[in-house]
Formats: sequence, structure tokens, C-alpha cells
Amino acid sequence: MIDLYYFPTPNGRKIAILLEELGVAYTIKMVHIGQGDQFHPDFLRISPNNRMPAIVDHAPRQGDKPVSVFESGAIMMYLAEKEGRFWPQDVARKYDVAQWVFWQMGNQGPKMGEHGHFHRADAENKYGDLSYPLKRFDNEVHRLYGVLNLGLFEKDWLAAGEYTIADMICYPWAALWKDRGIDIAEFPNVQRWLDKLADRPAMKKALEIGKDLYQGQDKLSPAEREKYAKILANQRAVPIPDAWKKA
Ligand SMILES: N[C@@H](CCC(=O)N[C@@H](CS)C(=O)NCC(=O)O)C(=O)O
Repeated sequence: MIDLYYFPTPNGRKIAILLEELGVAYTIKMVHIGQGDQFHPDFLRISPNNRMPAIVDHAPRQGDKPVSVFESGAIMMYLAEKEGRFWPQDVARKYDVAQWVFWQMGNQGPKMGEHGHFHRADAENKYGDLSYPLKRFDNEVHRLYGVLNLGLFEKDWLAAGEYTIADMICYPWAALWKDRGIDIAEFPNVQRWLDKLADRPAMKKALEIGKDLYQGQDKLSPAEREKYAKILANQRAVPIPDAWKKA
């Protein structure tokens, strides 16, 4: 059984999509990041980065100790490798998939995350002139849709000639084009790929999980947004939790 430490954001959804596609049994452990659950000492043991998603696998292939993994890219590789699906292991195709997983983790996720961060900060109208970071991240997000569009040229899937974790990990952020001021008609290969993925039953099921709890910061009331911002903005290093220290 897999425990999925989850909150309904694009990074959380990546893992729910893969688990639904795999048809593997899992339990959702909600990590309410707007209420600070990510700083609980028990969760920090699993994910010292105080970010979800994370998993604990109670039935690993080797040994009898539960295995925990944080960082969505690593989690997807772990699950795909364990189940022997959605990640071909011959060297050429293995790294065709890996390069897109790394691209997502190093580019699409962080840049779209910062894009949202600075646009929200600008809307608060109290941080002075943010025109440079806004321009920087508007350009980057546009560039990254172009990268996906190139990657999908005359192809159904991003990598390995089949549906893999590369597609699953890139989908949840790419699907947010409307909120990001992107005209998807500019990127027809991405549009075609998004439409095909949105139609998959596993995708539909995964995207429903936790929808009642949260649908993005833009959908929060001003009071709720302020509550989230208090927890999510201005984070600094967390000391070793007292609960970790031996009595
Ligand atoms: N690189 C990480 C990013 C995860 C991430 O940023 N998660 C956010 C929600 S989308 C989170 O847990 N935030 C809690 C916080 O900022 O304290 C991954 O891909 O797993």
C-alpha cells in the first residue's frame, strides 16, 4: 500500500495521475499546505523540504522497511520503475523520458511557480515596481510552452514513442495555460496533446481528488489568501524539530 502525501496542486496531481494510471492501491494523506501541515515533524522526516507530494511505500520490492520518497520527479521514477510501466528501461528510451522529467522539475514547475508568485505579489500592490520579474517570468512561461510545442512536433507523446511519466509530469502545469495568460492556439502541438490527455479516465479521476478543498490561490477569498500567504511566503530554515531529538 502506498501513502500519498497530497494537496490538490499541480505538483500533487502528478502523482495521483500516475497512481490512477497504474491502478495501484493508495491512501491519500492530506497535507494542508495552507494550514502548515508541511512543517509537522513527522512530515519533515519524509519530506525535509517541507513540500508535498511525498510517498511512503509500505510494501517495497526489497526489504520489509517502508520506503519514503519526496520530490515529484523521484516519486514518479520510483513508482514507474517498481511497477515496470510508463518508463521503458532500454537506455535510449529511458533517458528520452528522464530528460523530460528533469526538464519539468528544473524548468516548467519552478518557473511557472515563480510566475504565479510574482503575479500574486503584484496584485497586492504593496511591493513596489515588479515589472522586471513579471516580464522575466511571462517570457519564460511563454518560452517553456514553446519548448513543449517543439518536443511534441509530429509526435503523440513527449518521449519514448509512448505514453510515459514524461507526459504525466508535464500535464498538470501545462493545463494551466489560461491562468498564465497563454494563448494555447499559438502552440497547436501542446493543445492537441492536452486534449488527448484530458480525455483519459485516470486523468479525470485524479484531477477530482481534493477539489473541494482547494482549486488554486486565485479562487481563495482575500482572507484565505492572506492566511495562505502567511505560511507560504517568507519561509526560512527550520531548526531540527524537538520531536526528533532523543529524550
Ligand atoms: N520540486 C517539488 C515542488 C513541490 C512543491 O512546490 N509543493 C508545494 C505545493 S505545489 C508545497 O508543498 N508547498 C508548501 C510550502 O511552500 O510550504 C516537487 O516537484 O515535488
